[in-house]
Amino acid sequence: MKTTKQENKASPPLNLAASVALSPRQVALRKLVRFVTIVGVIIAVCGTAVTLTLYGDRIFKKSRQNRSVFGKDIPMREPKLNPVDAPAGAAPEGMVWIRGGEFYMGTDVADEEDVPMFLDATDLHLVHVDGFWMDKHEVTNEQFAKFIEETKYVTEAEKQPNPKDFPDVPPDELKPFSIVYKKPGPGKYDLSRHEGWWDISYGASWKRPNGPGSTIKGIEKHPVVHISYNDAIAYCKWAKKRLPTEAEWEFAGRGGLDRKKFSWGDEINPGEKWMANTWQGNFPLENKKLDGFEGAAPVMSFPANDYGLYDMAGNVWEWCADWYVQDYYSKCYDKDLTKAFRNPQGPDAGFDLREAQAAKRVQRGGSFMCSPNYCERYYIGARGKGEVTSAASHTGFRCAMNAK
Ligand SMILES: [Ca+2]
Ligand SMILES: [Ca+2]
Repeated sequence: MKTTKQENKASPPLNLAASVALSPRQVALRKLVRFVTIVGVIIAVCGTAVTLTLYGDRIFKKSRQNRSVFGKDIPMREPKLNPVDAPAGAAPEGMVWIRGGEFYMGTDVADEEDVPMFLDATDLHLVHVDGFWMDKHEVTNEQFAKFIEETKYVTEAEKQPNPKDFPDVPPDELKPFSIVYKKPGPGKYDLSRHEGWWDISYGASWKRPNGPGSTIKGIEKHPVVHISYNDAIAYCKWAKKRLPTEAEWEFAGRGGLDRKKFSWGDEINPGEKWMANTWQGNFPLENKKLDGFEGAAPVMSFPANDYGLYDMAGNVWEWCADWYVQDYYSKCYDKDLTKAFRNPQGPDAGFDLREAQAAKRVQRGGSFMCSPNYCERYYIGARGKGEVTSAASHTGFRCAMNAK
């Protein structure tokens, strides 16, 4: 037995032998390594959980079929388009039949920081519009000249300004004017203040688009500009047409594409082809003219969308019938979010938080002055606005018409 005990002492279990073999310093080091490992695992697990909670949507990209609409996470369904068939009879000259149907209106496109680019155009919401006729291109100088010739209408840019609208200007200094882009000097502008690149041009109007001395001769096929909302309404009445509602305009502009960034898809210039007349370069200092045009282009210079409509993005801004209210999209819909809102007509009055004194109507599509570093409202879901009597060298319109 004694021998056995000695043998047992001489042959201890391996792990015990290892333990016995370690010095106190080595044991302490092993414990430290084990502690650090356990703490590291706990931190990694907790960190992953927190990261997924906070940024899961960005990491895995939220499903297009399940979006937040007015704070509710609801399933999105495929929009339903009306039959393509146009009403019987010949199409009105220069117009195309827009089939109508359901579509997701607005845009929730976000920047690199995941901040919505166009707050007044969020959230996406389901809208239905009935079929209607739409001008295939913006109203041109040639078309507007015919209206003026027949009606002798005087546009607002050609009228003496109302002193009530300009209380700070001496009445004898008030003269007809419009505003024209003028390149500012470096450092002479602030992107948050548009006065920096607009010049008050006395005498600028639809027939003198760049101010005194300019003419529409030779640019008859360019879109007419310096058009106020009231001017556009006057033309529409003469032409027995009307302005499109904002919903009609966006439905037409999307050309049947569902939830795309642009009227042609999701790429700004697919295959390096420019699809709209916008501004390339550092606005407002440098216009690289990569799309071939510095200012407005002749209508139909760029490809039509799938509904056969030209320049829905860019070239000139286009007036819509609706009053502008920044948060209209979040207030105008039935609480049953599975139903499409039918033929929205806009709010009852305009209100812009930034200029509470100015009643504004909606404009859409952006213009040749929209660039990636400023504006970007050539995105098909983006919105613009303008005071109803104001005009500028980048603002025009096109008309719509009901089915007869
Ligand atoms: Ca351009
Ligand atoms: Ca346009």
